[in-house]
Amino acid sequence: RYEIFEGRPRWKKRALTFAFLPQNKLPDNYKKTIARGLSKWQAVTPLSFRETGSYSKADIKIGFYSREHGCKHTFDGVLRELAHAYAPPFGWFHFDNNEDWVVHQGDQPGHDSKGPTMLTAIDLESVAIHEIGHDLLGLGHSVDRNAIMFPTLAYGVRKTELQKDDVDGIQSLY
Ligand code: TQI
Ligand code: ZN
Repeated sequence: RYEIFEGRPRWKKRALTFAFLPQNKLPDNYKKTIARGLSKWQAVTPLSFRETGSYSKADIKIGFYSREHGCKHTFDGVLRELAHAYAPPFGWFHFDNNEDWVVHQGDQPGHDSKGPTMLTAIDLESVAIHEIGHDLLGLGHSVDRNAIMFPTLAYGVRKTELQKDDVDGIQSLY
């Protein structure tokens, strides 16, 4: 069963924009993977997400950072903290630059320099979808093992389809 946060923080408008931190110079497949995560939530809510070229004006600001980066939460190198985000109206969406992010393109395994058995490999799309569900949209953790919002993800595993529990949760908010 899903949870929502106290005070029900959520977006009051439906058409949201997102942008990637220009200094990161992220490869296209990273951007596409994160955008695909947003579109999975868009498919089941009245919300829409559109990329904008103006980073400063975007509702959702996506960046990769290492260690201390001016946030309340610090990144800690490989594993543990992978990503975090801040509720509306902030919309900061940060990934830990020190993870071995695995990026898939379509159903094809994409960049994975250290091979699939690497125990620190973390699937970017799975983490993006989970984290968007949290602070960016307003869902807490779910006790439903299959849910995207269940609080564990096995290393190297992909979990990229919203489950009924996730959809029920987000539809109770939007
Ligand atoms: N980040 C934790 C998490 O997402 C911490 C967190 C952020 C959190 N917002 C929250 C916890 C709101 C409770 C409520 O759970 S993490 C996973 C996991 C993380 C963890 O970096 O540890 C995923 C990020 F555990 F599910 F695998 C993504 Cl998928
Ligand atoms: Zn979580």
